[in-house]
Amino acid sequence: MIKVITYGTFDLFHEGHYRLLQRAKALGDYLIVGVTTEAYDKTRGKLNVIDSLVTRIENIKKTGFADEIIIEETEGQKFNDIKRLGIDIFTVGSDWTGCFDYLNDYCKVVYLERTKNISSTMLREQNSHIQRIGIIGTGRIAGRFMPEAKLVSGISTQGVYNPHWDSAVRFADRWEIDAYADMEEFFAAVDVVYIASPHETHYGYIKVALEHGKHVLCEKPMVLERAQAEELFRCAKERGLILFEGIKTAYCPGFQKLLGIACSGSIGSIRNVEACFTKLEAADTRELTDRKYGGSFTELGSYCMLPILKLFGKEFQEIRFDSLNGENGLDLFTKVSLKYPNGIATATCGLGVKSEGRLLIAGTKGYIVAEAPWWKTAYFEVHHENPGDIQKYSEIFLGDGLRYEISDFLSMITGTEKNNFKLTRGESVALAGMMERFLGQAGR
Ligand code: C2G
Repeated sequence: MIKVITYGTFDLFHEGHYRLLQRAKALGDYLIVGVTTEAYDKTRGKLNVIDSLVTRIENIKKTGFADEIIIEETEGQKFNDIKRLGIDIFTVGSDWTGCFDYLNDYCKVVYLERTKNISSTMLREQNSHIQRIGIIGTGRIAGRFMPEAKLVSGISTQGVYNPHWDSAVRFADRWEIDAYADMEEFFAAVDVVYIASPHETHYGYIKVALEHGKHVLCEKPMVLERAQAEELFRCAKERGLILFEGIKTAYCPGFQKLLGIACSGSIGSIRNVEACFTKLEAADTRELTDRKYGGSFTELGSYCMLPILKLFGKEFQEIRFDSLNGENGLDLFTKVSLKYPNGIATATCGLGVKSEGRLLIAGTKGYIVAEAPWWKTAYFEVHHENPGDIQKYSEIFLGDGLRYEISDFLSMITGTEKNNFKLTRGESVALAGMMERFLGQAGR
């Protein structure tokens, strides 16, 4: 008798799950399905699981493919199960290709092709909450988005659009999704859109996506003009759609904790915020060659301005940009100085100058310091006058951290959670205004 095992969360049970179980069963005579517990999903960083363990087990039972169901509770359990249960074949979807090769020493490992398309008919019939997401753009950030999206339940990566067909196909093949060069076909196949194309194309893509009735998650900087941000938010509101700017720091749990402590009074009244993010880039990258929209402020300014806007607000009295430019006129290093009625702030960004990346928040009773990479906030300290009086805080930050914004975006669509306080529309508009001012002053 050939014994097969597979594992999964099987949340919001869909045809991808059904087809996986069907083919897993066909690999042998006896199929064991391991279903993850909420606690295990939490430790492995899977977010937004909706169905209870009982519901998920019931859904698997209903397929009739499972001969036995077990619970997956811990990291490392797969190896023990394989030994204990005398398993011949371990199988899982091809979205995990390579991840379980280490089990080859104990049984055969088979990656079954992931189901690319979750059909809209099936979703309608089941009244399902699964959002089929389409990606616009195929650059580095889009590649980082894919593994993160896999760890957010309730979203299915469906397709990618790029007017350059070769790039679309390459990306689609790598991530086992569909490629589109025709925008109408693309919008017809997806429910929501993630925009990860070059900055200056965001406005046009957001507009057309909203016009097609799609919710939009757009990479930072969302747009580069204040009026554009206002227009797009208005358009989204009129259509009852969510428009969401993806500055990952804003949604990560550690940054939320840091803001909470900064505003709790433990460092008194906040008087100074200094945020610095530098990242050396090769001279031939888009960031340092795109003469109109490249440079350090458009690339990194959203991160550095975020804590300043959060702690001091949008109404500054003075703003000043000082930049050091490279030969092609793009800023290699930019320092923004802001004056508020009761505080001062600086945001420092660099692509061609390296500095100490740090977030420092100074108050009348003490200060908070988060070292680089503070934009992926996992650790920070609270200091007071007595140098020995230090409180240390750590918080989970998993993977590339995009899963937190994806999860919040989904929650806003389904209306189960109101997360818009994490980055408000007004703050996104203010950020677009900063980009506009900076580009205007730089004569671009
Ligand atoms: N799957 C698929 N096609 C999809 C979606 C999922 O073939 N469109 C497969 C996955 O590859 C997995 C199974 O369905 O084999 C269950 O998927 P999930 O519920 O998302 O669980 P997952 O996080 O993949 O669990 O220990 C847990 C396992 O390692 C994987």
